[in-house]
Amino acid sequence: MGKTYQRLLSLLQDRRAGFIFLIDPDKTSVETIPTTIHQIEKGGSDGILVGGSLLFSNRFDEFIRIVKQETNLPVIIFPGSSRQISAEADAILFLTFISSRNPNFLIGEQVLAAPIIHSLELETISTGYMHVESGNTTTVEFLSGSRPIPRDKSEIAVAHALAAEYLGMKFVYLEAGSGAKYSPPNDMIRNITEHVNVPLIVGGGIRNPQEAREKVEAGAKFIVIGNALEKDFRQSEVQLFSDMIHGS
Ligand code: 1GP
Repeated sequence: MGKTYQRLLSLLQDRRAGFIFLIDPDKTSVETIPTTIHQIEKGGSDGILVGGSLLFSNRFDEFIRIVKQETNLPVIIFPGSSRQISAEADAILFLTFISSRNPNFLIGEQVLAAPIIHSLELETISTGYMHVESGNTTTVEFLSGSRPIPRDKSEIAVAHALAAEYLGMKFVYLEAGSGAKYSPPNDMIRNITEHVNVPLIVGGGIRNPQEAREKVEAGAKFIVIGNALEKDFRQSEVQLFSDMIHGS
């Protein structure tokens, strides 16, 4: 079992859920990484995801190296494509876009990425990624040409999550998309976690600590926060998210 995967699972032994911060290389300058990362770590985050559906930055490797220099938290790539790979990270979420029907995101990008990951000896964490309708067209929806799961069709989400589990994936990621108008519905999270044993990661459009807590109470095991903290970067705010997610 991979070291980073093991570390993520062991987090769940002493808290009800993990709090993951998503840092987007296009929205954070290399110069501000140290301050951002220190506040995130002091505020109680459990890990850092790096990546984005669309990346303008050509300093991905350097960006991750600097993030790693500043923290002992696990730094994990959340790739938008096979071009987002770096040996500097602790691991990469090896995503399959299970709710898409676009073969490029179901197997094409993975085949392009696999030999590079192999040569870098980067840890992979197999993750079934599914996208729920969120009130606006998100970047991931537009770029992948994938129809999101309707918000009132929990059973469709459950069927996808079960398929991910039976395919042997280690996590399921229920995504509304970065900056989504509405975060993934609580009843959908509840329905998935009642049927599926693999830990559920939930992210996209979660705007405040109370909303994060509701996702955890519905059964989410990891909460991903990006935009909400990028816009309001006080350590006290990070701490509030942390308290609500961890359950203190
Ligand atoms: C996006 O789930 C993440 O892939 C986080 O979304 O930036 O809206 O918090 P936000």
